[in-house]
Amino acid sequence: MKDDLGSGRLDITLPASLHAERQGAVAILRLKRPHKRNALDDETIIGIETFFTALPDGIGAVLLVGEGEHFSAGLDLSELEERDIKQGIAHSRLWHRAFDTIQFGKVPVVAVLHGAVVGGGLELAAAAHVRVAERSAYYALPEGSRGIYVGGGGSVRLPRLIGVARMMDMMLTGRTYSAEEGQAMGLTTYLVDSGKGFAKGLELAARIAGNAPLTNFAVMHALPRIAEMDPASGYAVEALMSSIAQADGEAKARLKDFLEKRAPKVTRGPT
Ligand code: 1HE
Repeated sequence: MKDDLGSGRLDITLPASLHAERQGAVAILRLKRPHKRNALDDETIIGIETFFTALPDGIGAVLLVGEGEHFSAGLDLSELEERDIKQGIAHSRLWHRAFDTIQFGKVPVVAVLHGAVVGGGLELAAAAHVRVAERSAYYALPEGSRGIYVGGGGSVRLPRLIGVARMMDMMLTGRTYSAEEGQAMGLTTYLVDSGKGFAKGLELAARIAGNAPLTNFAVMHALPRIAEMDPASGYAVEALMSSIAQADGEAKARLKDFLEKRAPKVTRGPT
């Protein structure tokens, strides 16, 4: 995808707790409630769903960042007091819907993490495809100590990233992991110094936006499903997906570029 879209605001109506802008083919969604440590209230969750559903054509990746000292303090606990069971289920299902528009949406999402990435904030980060963590970032699931349980898809996504046993430990004991520890566990995809997350995230998102759209579709939508299938079904779906991607004009052009020595070679490069 060409980087010819310029920069500026994206024309999507969002609550004051979110801000959207565009840099070339990358849309940037900013959690903008720093006075509440980017705690996620209903309005913000609905805004996240709106943003990812309404992404315009020409956007090839999203960068998700948090304003202030923390990525997100998770669920806005002040909204919890009055909820009965029925409302609680509806609330959790709202989060599921919203975060599904991230994980299984139109384009890959890179999250830039710093400070607290806790509770629902960690569930939000887990829905992204790539996580760039600054050294200040830390991960926790304080639901255990608040007398509640994850409700934003954490039980589904986090065990796939870090394993059931680690998630149990985080919830039962309140254990916190640093950005460095998160790297060994699969939470931190890239570890960077404090203040460097945005630039690294933007660089990665721009690179992702430059991939063939069918490749990004396959990685987002086919790969995680294939990984859940029995191997025989997985091989069959993989064969279909790879043949579809290969047959696309974009793949043919890229392969021709390589064979005619116009495409860059794979280099060791920094990660
Ligand atoms: C909040 C929230 C919140 C801050 N809901 N208002 N999440 C938690 O259990 C984490 C709770 N938050 C904290 O532990 C700390 O706030 C932080 C470590 C994230 C940041 O500490 P700090 O010292 O920078 O800020 P602060 O002074 O604690 O908070 C500033 C303000 O934000 C303060 O409000 P104020 O009106 O007194 O200024 C806080 O009350 C407010 N605030 N976090 C509401 N989470 C789908 S289910 C998901 C379930 C969960 O996510 S449970 C985990 C919830």
